[in-house]
Amino acid sequence: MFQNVIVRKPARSLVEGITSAPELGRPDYDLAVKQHQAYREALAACGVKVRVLEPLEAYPDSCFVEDTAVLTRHCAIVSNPGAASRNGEAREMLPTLREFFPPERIESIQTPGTLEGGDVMMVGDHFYVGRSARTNEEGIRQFLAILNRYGLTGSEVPLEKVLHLKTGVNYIENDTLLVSGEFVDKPEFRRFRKIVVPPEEAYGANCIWVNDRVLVPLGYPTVEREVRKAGYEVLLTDTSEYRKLDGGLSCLSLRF
Ligand code: CIR
Repeated sequence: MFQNVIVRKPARSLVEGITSAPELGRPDYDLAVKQHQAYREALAACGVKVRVLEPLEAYPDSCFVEDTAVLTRHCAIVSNPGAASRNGEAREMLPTLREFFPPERIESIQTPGTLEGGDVMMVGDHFYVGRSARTNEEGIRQFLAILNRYGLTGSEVPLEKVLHLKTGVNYIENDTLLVSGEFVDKPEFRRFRKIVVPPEEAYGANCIWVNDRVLVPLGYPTVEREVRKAGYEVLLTDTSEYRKLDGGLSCLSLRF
């Protein structure tokens, strides 16, 4: 169960955020603000305390707080984002992490290692970490060493196409994964019950489990139906403006 989530309101500079899909257009800031508000309400409805941070104009992508840290039952691991324009976001998260974790339980990934939280998927006490354009071999080496010191384990998953690991695979507890594209057949995930997301709904693979409810992005009917069929209560959340920057439901919060 999660007790807390951390989110950061979108900055006006959001419209300058990194995107691999400029053809979708720039996000509408006012709509993004409304969607963020609704996202926070959906989280609160799942019984977690929502810590809301103020926007950081210097960092257009800073509402995607998931990338700044990995929060485990035993420690916080501050990331070292591989995207140059986002690197300083990890440092900005530190004062907030100190509210929740004692100093000796706050670890960090050091240069030349890079790691973004979107590449880390927690399955109980095991953490899958994607090797991507943002998370490198040295970052993964440091990350796994930190986990092991706390009695946790991790393993690397090579990515071929997607931005982050959780762009294409997400764990919704009860041995169940949502998988799309390159993750449908990966041997690493053989043991799981899988909900296969069709290519035209690939963005919808990024759902989040929060205390037995699952937040599903609005507009992905197959995903919504299959998650309901798997026995979950679904909360639909519109993330259209964040999608324009490759951001999904998981990217917008740290859950712990
Ligand atoms: C970026 O490219 O870094 C942002 N525009 C999107 C980050 C998405 N975060 C995530 O998947 N955890």
